[in-house]
Amino acid sequence: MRRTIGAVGFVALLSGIVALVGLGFTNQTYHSSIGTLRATTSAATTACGKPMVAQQLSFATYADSSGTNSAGQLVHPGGNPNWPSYGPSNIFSVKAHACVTMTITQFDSGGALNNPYFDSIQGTVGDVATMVSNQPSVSGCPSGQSFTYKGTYHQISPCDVGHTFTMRALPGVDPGFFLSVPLPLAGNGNNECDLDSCPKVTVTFSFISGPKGTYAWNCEFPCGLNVGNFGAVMSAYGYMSGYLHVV
Ligand SMILES: [Cu+2]
Repeated sequence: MRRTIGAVGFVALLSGIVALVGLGFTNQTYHSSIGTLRATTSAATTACGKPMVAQQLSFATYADSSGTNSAGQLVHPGGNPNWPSYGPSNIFSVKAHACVTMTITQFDSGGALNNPYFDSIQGTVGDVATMVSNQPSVSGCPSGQSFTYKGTYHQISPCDVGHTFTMRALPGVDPGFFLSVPLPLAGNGNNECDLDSCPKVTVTFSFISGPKGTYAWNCEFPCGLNVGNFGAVMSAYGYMSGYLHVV
């Protein structure tokens, strides 16, 4: 009997340790202060050139993940002032098989990709995005060269990337789905700020959401340190990565 109790106690102790470790990981999980950003649905019955539900989502990429944005929302809870971040949430929700239009305001500077594969748009309607507004920016290489992207674009210079919004489905959800949009850098890198009055580029694009499930997105511009600049902010969940829930 004592041996049975001992075995049960051992299993209970092990379960407790596993639960505590699990809790530790959970506590490290980033939780946006505004929770999941849900796409709004417009009255349009035709979108993406087809009769389908039209949804809209707007968010931003900030040069400084500490503090608040122009709307007074925390960019990132406990954000690191030396790290950029998507915000004010990194968890999005859209309807399945809908035409989703994303508008991203990009405040950060940038530089060169380590692989030009990500300088082209893939997976949007027409494989293009449209520049809604921007200001003259200074290229990451050759440095000092001023440029302004205008209108609809498929590709930017691999030197002019602020961040990318790149997304695929979790295994088993929608194997063919892939979306990647390079966002040009804003300003000249010396005057980084996150308010509406700051240098910024605003980009919009549409894609057709896949079946229900969880999709993961991240940035493919190496905006961190170490590990080929894919360490630090690039390795910390919640700054340059997140999820899209298709419901
Ligand atoms: Cu990035």
